[in-house]
Amino acid sequence: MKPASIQHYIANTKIDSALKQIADKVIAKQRISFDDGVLLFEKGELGFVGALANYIKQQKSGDMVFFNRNFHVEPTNICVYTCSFCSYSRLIKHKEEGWELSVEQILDTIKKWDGKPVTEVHITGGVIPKQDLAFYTDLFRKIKQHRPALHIKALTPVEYHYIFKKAKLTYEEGMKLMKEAGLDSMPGGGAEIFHPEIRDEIAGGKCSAEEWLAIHEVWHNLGLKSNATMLYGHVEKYWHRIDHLERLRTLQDKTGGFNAFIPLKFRNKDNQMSHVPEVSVIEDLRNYAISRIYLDNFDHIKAYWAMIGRSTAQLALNFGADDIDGTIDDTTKIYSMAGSEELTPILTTQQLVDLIKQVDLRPVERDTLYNVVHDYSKELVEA
Ligand code: V47
Ligand code: SF4
Repeated sequence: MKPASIQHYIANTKIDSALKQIADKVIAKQRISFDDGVLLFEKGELGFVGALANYIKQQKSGDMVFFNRNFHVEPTNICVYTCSFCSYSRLIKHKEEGWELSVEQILDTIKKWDGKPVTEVHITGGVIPKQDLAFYTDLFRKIKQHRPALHIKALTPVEYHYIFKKAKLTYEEGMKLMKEAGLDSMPGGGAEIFHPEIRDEIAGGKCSAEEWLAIHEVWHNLGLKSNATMLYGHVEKYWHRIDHLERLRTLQDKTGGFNAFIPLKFRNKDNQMSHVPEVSVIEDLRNYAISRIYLDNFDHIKAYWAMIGRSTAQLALNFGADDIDGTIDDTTKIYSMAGSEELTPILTTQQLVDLIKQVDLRPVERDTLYNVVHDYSKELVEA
């Protein structure tokens, strides 16, 4: 929504006076408070929060919608942890139901992409003792030897905290070794909900909020970038979501190291939380919008189509999101196993471009760090 039209919308729509004050702050480019954020979740109707979020999105990235060409590698789905929302992990004692790739097997997967114009490999999965410091530093080095320009976006503080503890390293020592081995950036996973009231219930035993944030801070202080996520729509209350966003906003003020924020909708298939209903698409869109409004210091909000499906992803692009992730391929199982409509999450570049153009926005291929690789707004895509 353009500046003139947002003011027209606010002036001509019947809005609760407290919400109107929040809208005035957004238009005046002032930061909204914790209480404002909770009020938006409690009272903000979809049209209202969407108008504000789209206004901010337009100011930050205009009509551009970013995507990248990437592929996923999941080294294992066996995990020492037992997060109750996870449909994916197989406990070490049920190892026979899982997979565990060697460095050589992962390199074979990477080599399948030789000659193809992918710019990023996204590596994440379960946590097992065998995939330790030596395993990952060896893997990163070998990937870089094979294809130096391929951006390695790998592992989260959940893995790093475990690996460094086992290797008796501080976060600083450990992250420096990862950087030297070839790690380029960190994906946003493992954040779940930071507040211990919820984290202890759904993700007990893995790294705490403070540890998750500390590892990102160390990484940012090395001059490098990462993403952040929030797993929403289960047993948390609205204020837990704002508490989560607040902690991210505070760290971003300090370091500026986050590239993008990615809301992850809780999917309830085949996990210990299958009795918890999934939230509606309206709630998904409100969550995108309010995240966009709250995180004023984040440049990008990603609508992760593999998790929410392509139609909701298209809608999210009008509710604050300006990124739709990547082409991916069927090597990611984490979402189809949890009940995503995208059973085999593959989109060609042409399909991604079409998806964005269908909603009258401008497809722009980026690299992981949001450098523009190609603007597809006019021409047809080459395969
Ligand atoms: O941390 C696991 C989530 C995350 C379920 O940085 C679930 O570019 C919903 O972080 N329902 C991993 N979510 C994925 C992730 C990610 C994805 C795409 C892009 C980027 C990026 C990061 O997936 C986990 C967890 O929060 N998850 N199970 C579930 N049942
Ligand atoms: Fe393990 Fe990650 Fe699943 Fe938790 S969410 S059980 S840490 S794979």
